[in-house]
Amino acid sequence: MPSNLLVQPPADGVRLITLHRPQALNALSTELLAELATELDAAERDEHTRAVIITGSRKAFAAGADVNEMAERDLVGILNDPRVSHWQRIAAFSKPLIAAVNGYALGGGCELVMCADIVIAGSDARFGQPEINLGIIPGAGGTQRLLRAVGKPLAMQMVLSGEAIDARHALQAGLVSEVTEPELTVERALQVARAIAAKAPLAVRLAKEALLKAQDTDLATGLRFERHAFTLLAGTADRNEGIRAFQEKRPARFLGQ
Ligand code: DAK
Repeated sequence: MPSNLLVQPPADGVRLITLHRPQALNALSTELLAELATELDAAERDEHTRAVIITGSRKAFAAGADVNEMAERDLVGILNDPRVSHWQRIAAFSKPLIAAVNGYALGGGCELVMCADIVIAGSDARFGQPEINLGIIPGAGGTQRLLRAVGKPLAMQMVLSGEAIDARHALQAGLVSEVTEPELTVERALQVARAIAAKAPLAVRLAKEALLKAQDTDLATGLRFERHAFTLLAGTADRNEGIRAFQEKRPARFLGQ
């Protein structure tokens, strides 16, 4: 049983994971990251899980890496840092991942948000990369993913000054997909997740992969991937079901085949 997470069993295809280290504003200790990576691995294997939501508390999604733990690591410890592989496993999750964010999403917390595919933010959310205040730089994608998400000037401002931005600014900059009232953040994420969970799983998976290609490759490679994925889906039973359901004016029943 994880001790830093609350995990709800999948309902309607959606698994809800709540970061739960209230005494440290959900700071991402090595143990918490290991538990999160393990939960996502389990969700990856579970055919009943079609989408995952990660959330935190009203005060903090996550206030970054655990600074006290960082204080204990020397150079050798950093070179052999187990957190690197935890982060890689989290970032490699292939099913839809939604972050429902209230309060602080700082440092590793903001980087965790950027590992998600969809970000629903409460209007009280704050996003920042304050590592520079500690004499370091982001270590889990905060320079690379942030620049791709919000562009160079704002990424530079956030990473070099350590200043956080609010939810409205994050929405305008493209860091989040939607802003809600803080008390509705998880509910809205659940709505979106359930909608995704009801779609054809193979199409959802390939859609995610194709969209990520747009970030990671040149246009020609991305278009080639899209064409191949599109063709592949033409051979699925779910495509036939989707089209038949449309013609018969009834909801589709997708089986992931
Ligand atoms: N680590 C440990 N404890 C933390 C924490 C953190 N990041 N953030 C907050 N806490 C603890 C506080 O120490 C305090 O504990 P007590 O004193 O009550 O025992 C408790 O949570 C409540 O926090 P505050 O009293 O500070 O609450 P406030 O409302 O006054 O302030 C705050 C909230 C979020 C503005 C403030 O707590 C704060 O500035 N927190 C630290 C933010 C920060 O610097 N985060 C770390 C950035 S560095 C890597 C990958 C990623 C990373 C590193 C390596 N690899 C793959 C190798 C990431 C690095 C980072 O994230």
